[in-house]
Amino acid sequence: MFENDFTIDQNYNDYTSQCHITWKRLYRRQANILVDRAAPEFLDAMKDLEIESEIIPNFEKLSDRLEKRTGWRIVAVPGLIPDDVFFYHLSNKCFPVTNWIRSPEKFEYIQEPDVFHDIYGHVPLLANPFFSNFLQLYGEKGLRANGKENLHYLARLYWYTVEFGLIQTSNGLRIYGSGIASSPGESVYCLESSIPNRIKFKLDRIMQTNYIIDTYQSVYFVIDSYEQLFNEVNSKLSDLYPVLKNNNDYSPETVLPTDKFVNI
Ligand code: HBI
Ligand code: FE
Repeated sequence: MFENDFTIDQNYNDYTSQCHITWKRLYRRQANILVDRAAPEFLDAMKDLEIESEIIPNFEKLSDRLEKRTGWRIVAVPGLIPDDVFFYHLSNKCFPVTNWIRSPEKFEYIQEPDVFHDIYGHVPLLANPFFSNFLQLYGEKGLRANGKENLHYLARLYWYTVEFGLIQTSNGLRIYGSGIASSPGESVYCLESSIPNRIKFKLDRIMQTNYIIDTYQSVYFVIDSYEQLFNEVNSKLSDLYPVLKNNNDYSPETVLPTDKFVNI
């Protein structure tokens, strides 16, 4: 299907002790913050998959543990890869993970995902059957998105769920989005700040709402379950493209009379 699927070797032996120290510092800081903030499935999987806290995980060994649970594996890539290749890997239950880690100078923020964002943020929920089935379906839908104009709708769906999604639990709102789960500041802000809107998940609403990168979100969308993600995308996504094309986009700050707000 692709002459180049952008996968590379992890080159584990190229990591310096500084790389592993950066991993350990990032892991420890985030693990403390996510107690009572991350979704239970996220925290359980962090333990269940035995994701190392002191050193950067070995992708092959972690994949062997992950594969036993949901059939997913992780593949090393050099960074962001083209959309169609990304969708292709997801449709094959392979999650592309960047193999480099941020430098100590960039400890606080990086523009592109590094191995900490991808492993710590994304891998735990790949062990959840419902979420990982949604992600595989997302990849399949992406491959069939026929044409560039639909890709930005899919990018918004990915952004407001996989990267910045919240889930309602019996103990209150919890984080499942990787962009939040790998960010110390946004992990607190998304659940406690009075600034952002928190709106119940609605597929067409999300696909019509654009987003701004490298700032905290002005809006978070809240699901009731991971099954909801799969069912909504499976039953509604394809029919929405022609409808959305005729509507103009919402900004992240937009509030609609049809929005169902979620209180913190
Ligand atoms: N590539 N490695 C990598 N990781 C991503 O999260 C990623 C990507 N390419 C495209 C992409 N994400 C987004 O455009 C998704 O919305 C498809
Ligand atoms: Fe990500």
